[in-house]
This record gives sequence, structure tokens and C-alpha cells, in this order.
Amino acid sequence: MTLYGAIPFMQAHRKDSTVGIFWLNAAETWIDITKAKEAKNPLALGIGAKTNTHTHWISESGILDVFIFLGPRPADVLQNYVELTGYTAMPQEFSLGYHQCRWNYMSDDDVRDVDRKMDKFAIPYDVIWLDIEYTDGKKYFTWDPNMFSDPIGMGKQLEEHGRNLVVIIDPHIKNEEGYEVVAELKSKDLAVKNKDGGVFDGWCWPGSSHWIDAFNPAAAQWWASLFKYDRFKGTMENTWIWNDMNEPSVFNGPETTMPKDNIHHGGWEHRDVHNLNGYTFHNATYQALLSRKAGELRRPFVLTRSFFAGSQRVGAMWTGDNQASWEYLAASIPMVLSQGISGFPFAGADVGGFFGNPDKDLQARWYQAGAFYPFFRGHAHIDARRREPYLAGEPYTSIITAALRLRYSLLPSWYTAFRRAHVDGSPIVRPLFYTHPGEEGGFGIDDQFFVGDTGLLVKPVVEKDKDTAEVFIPDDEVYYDYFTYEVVATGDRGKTVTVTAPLEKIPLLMRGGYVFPRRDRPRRSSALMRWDDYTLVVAVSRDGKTAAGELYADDGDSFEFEQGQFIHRRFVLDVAAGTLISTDASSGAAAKARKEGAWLQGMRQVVVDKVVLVGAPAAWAGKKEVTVESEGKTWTAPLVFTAGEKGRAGFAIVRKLGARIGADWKVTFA
Ligand code: NBV
Repeated sequence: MTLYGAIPFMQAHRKDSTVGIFWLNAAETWIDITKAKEAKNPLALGIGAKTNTHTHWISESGILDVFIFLGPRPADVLQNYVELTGYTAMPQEFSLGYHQCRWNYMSDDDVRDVDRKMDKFAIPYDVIWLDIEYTDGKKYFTWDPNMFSDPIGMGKQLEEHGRNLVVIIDPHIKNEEGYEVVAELKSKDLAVKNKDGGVFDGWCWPGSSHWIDAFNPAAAQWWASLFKYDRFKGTMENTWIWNDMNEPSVFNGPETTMPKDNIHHGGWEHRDVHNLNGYTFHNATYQALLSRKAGELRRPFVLTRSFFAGSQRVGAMWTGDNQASWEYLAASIPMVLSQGISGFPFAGADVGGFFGNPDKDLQARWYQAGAFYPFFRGHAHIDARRREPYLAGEPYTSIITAALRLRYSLLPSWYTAFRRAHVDGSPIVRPLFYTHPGEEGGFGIDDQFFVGDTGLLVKPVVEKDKDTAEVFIPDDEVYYDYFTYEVVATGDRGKTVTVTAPLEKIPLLMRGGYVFPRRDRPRRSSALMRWDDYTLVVAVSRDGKTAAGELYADDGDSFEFEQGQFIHRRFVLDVAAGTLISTDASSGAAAKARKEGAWLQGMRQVVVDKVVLVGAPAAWAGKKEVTVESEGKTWTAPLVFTAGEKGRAGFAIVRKLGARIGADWKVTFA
């Protein structure tokens, strides 16, 4: 079906074998997938027949290149595909926090008020969003003079707590006398043309509009000029952009898009490049944010609705206009997982549902699921009731706040997963066929997933009145409940276990054998967590011997990581040796050439404060301290051991560990 975006990449998987096909064609494309039983001998009456899957690809027009990827693993197929189409951009770190959106916050006072209330209720968030109503009559790059008379004052209040603002900019430019942007678009001849060579005129939010032709390099260059701080007045360093309607959406066009015989730069008919259009606009906005001010080198944040293969290089996407219903909550998970295995993992769905009003159980469950979308934004239609988390009332506000805090505490793990996606294309959230390509029982499962390389396994509750979750266990490792340390599975490959999940609980398991980083101090925004100490959670493997994991961190904002301005650690627990060690995992020329800049200097103060070892060996009972060795010094840190009981694993907590996160260190438990 025609949708907002297209990634014409398909994978076929069976036990231990994956192949991929990438149909590089930018026209509107359909794929029929049929499964049929077929026997070699038509007279065999179905005896010995095998089920075959046929795919039939239909593109309207255009040029075609076909790429075939041979696995054998899904990871191999994906790595090759991403090497071809591009890696996920390293995101602004704040963009992994929570985004508060609605159509619309009505005024700059409204924004300030929501911001204050989030603080009052101690609800963390990083970004507040403005939809189309902030503009003066849907003229982008302007502000409604009455309702948004003080955008800079608003931006500054947000800045005080390290928060950001995203404003929407759509590709349709209002055709109105005296509107400078449309005058330039026309005089510079940068708009999409109709079939007769005139400027295409269509109907969208502003009424009669023209569309920037971002296929034209000159148009992209002009577009960049519009975002300069002194041109787009009212924006500042913490303003970022949302691109909507870039399919493009044209209200009076065929199938609500552009006539296929419209003409783009270079003489291309719209029909030939329809599926690529959204990407060109998104890319132009990304490039524009790179050049807002001379000398400012910061990673842009641009959310797009329309996308194509390769869009991962320039931003994030969301799944568009969903509904406030349990069915849409459920559907969001396979949609987000599909993005992950298609090279564009920075994805999320509107939390709470766009159309309609979620009941409070649905809203709470949606926040719990959204806390595990790579892109985490609450959004609502203009006709929907207000639903900022503090309005939900108890127990809902606390349940939602807990989900948000969980997201924030795990930000170091999310960021590490983004780094992986950036270097090798690994999905950020991963379905079971991807993580366990040999475990057939997991192939059809698209409602539970792992987060990066953390071993965290999530199964969001997506049904009303459900207070358990059935989790499929894909291997024989031990799985601990994230919150209680209960051993939920061990040696249970291929089985489904039931996890209790009352409304306040997210079914979340830790797979044995992994170490993952957290920051446990609750804060109001990710920026305020910048210099916070770390917690390492160590989930000991089923054989009681090991666990390993990684942390990647950088300044979360600039491109200095490309010059080695980052920390990349590998943590390994060796129970026989009685040690947990941290070593440098950075590689590549940039890491070698690293010069310590301001961020790395700041990180000198940041330590590993706490280590939680789940499944700690019983032999450690009675231990009261550990020895820490780092940077030529040796000291001790207190350890508290709690024996396992009633199905709960034993665990040990080391506090005030005090070793620098960026340094090599060794903790000895013996
Ligand atoms: O700009 C208004 C909406 C926006 O809130 C939504 O997220 C987009 O997907 N936009 C679509 C325009 C049309 C909504 C019916």
C-alpha cells in the first residue's frame, strides 16, 4: 500500500540462512508476496510439495538496479545493505530522551507552562514540539505574532534546563503576496513544475501552495539560507526541525500526492522519483542545519515522515498518523522492528496515538512501550484532549513517570546501541530471527525484542486488562526479571514463560552473560545527566562464569567523536578469576590520534559509582568489600551480598567504586 516512506529491501530467512534483495527504484512500487505449495512433479498430487514464497515487484517507471545480498546471517545481509545505503547518523544525545509534542501548543506561554509543570511533577523530558499552528498563517519560517510573540524568551526558558524545541517546517510554500519565501522560490525558479513547465500550484494547509524542488542542488542551497539564525528569527541553538507532508502530501492531487507528470530538476517526471522525494527534502533540511552559523559544527536533528533507503544518514522517522487504540499500539512494534532491520533504526510511533483519546491504561502501556522505541515522542491530534503525563492523575502519572525514568536511566545503553548502528548498521531494537537466526520458534515473533547488545529483552503489553506477558525464550541462557532479579528462565530454549505484568510493570528481562551501563540519578533532562556517574549492571551467565558488555559515550552534540573525542569501554566479568575489568574498546585511526578536548577533560571527573551483579556466585556471601585497581592506585569499595531465595537470583551491589569511566580498571572480588 502507498504509505509515507519506502525502503525497497526484502529479506528471506530460514534456519541459518538469510538472503536479501534491494530493488533500487525510486518510483511508486508495490510488492505482492504469495506463498504456495508446489511439487516438482505436477502429477504428484501435492505429495512431496514444498511451500515456496514468490515475490512480484511492480514499479511504475524509472531506472532499476537490483542488489542481492547473501547472508548467511541476517546481520551479514544488513551490514552489506547498510554499507551500500549508508549508516545511521550519530544522533544528538538529547534526541534519545523523551519528546513532548501535540498539535498544537497554542502559544509561547503554553509551552512555558508545560515546561514548568513537567518540572513540578519531576517528569523528565528533553524536547517540546511545535506543530503548524505556531506559524503566521501556515507560512513557514514565520511565527504567529499574537500567540508566539516571544519565541526567544520561550527558547531561553527551555535552555535553562538543557531542553530543546522542535518546530515543524513542511515543503509546501504558501502562495501569498508579500511572503518573502514564496517570492524567492518563484524568482529563483526553484519550485516543482507542472507538466506544462509552469510552477506547480496545489492545495495544502496554507491553501494555494508551491513545492520546493529539493532535487535541485540550487534549491537545497537556497533552503539552507532560510535556516540561518538571523534569517529564521526566533530560532536559537536549541531549535531543531520536523519535516512533515514530504511524500509529498497534496490535498487536491491524485492519491493526495503530486500529479505524476509534474517535472523535477533535470527533467525527471515526478512518477520516476516519487518515492525519493521525501528524502531529498529531509536531506536538504539536514544540510541546512549544518550551516546555520559559520563555525557551528553540531549534529542536526530532523524528524521526517517520508523516507527512502538511505534516509538513516540524515535523521529520524516516525510512523505517522496512528490511532489511540490497542491495535495501533500493538502494530507499532513490528513497524519499529522493521525499520531496524531495514537500515533505518531511529524510529518510533506517536505515543498515546495521534487520532482519538487513549484511555488511561492505554496511555500508560503506550509510554511503557514507547520507552523502548529508539525515537520516543508523545503526540496528539489537534482535536484530541490534552494528555501531558502530569494530567493523567494517579496512579497513571507515576506509572508514566517510572517508564520515562527507566528510559533515562538506560540512556547510556541506548546511546551505545546507536553507536553500533552508526558503525555497522546493527538494529537498535532487534527481533528474534535477527538475534537468534537458528531458533525457528522465534521467526514469527514480532512483539518482543532485544535492545542493542545489552541482553535486555522486552515484551511490551499491548492488550487491554492484560497483567501477564508470555515471553518466548530463544536460547538456554538464564533470564532474570529486570526489576526483581527473579530467574524467569534458565535452560528453556524454545519455551514460552509467563511474566507477571500488572499495569505498573514492563515485562523486561536481562539475559545472562551481559553487562550494560546506566545512569541512575533521576534528572529533568538528558543534558543535566551529562556529568553523572555510571552504574554497571552485570547479569552473570547461566554457567556462573562470565558476563561482558560495552559503553560508548561522547559529547552527544558535535562531530568531535570523528577525531577520537569519545570513550569506548569493554567490561568483562571473569568469575573464576574473581575480576571485573574495564579495557579500552576504541579502535580506528581517530581513536589513536585522539587529543583530549573539553568533553574528555570533563569526563575525567566521571566515575563508575555502582556495580550491580545479578546472579552473583553464592561463594561471595560474606564478602564485605572489593579491591579496585586503576591508574596505579589500589583501594577498596563496599560490597553488599544478598543471597538468592524463592526463585530470585543472588545479587551483589558494589557502591562508591570510584574508578574513572574513561580509565582502565580492575575490580577483584576474591
Ligand atoms: O501538522 C499536522 C499533522 C501532524 O500533527 C501529524 O503528526 C502529521 O503526521 N500533520 C500530519 C498534518 C495532517 C494531519 C491530519
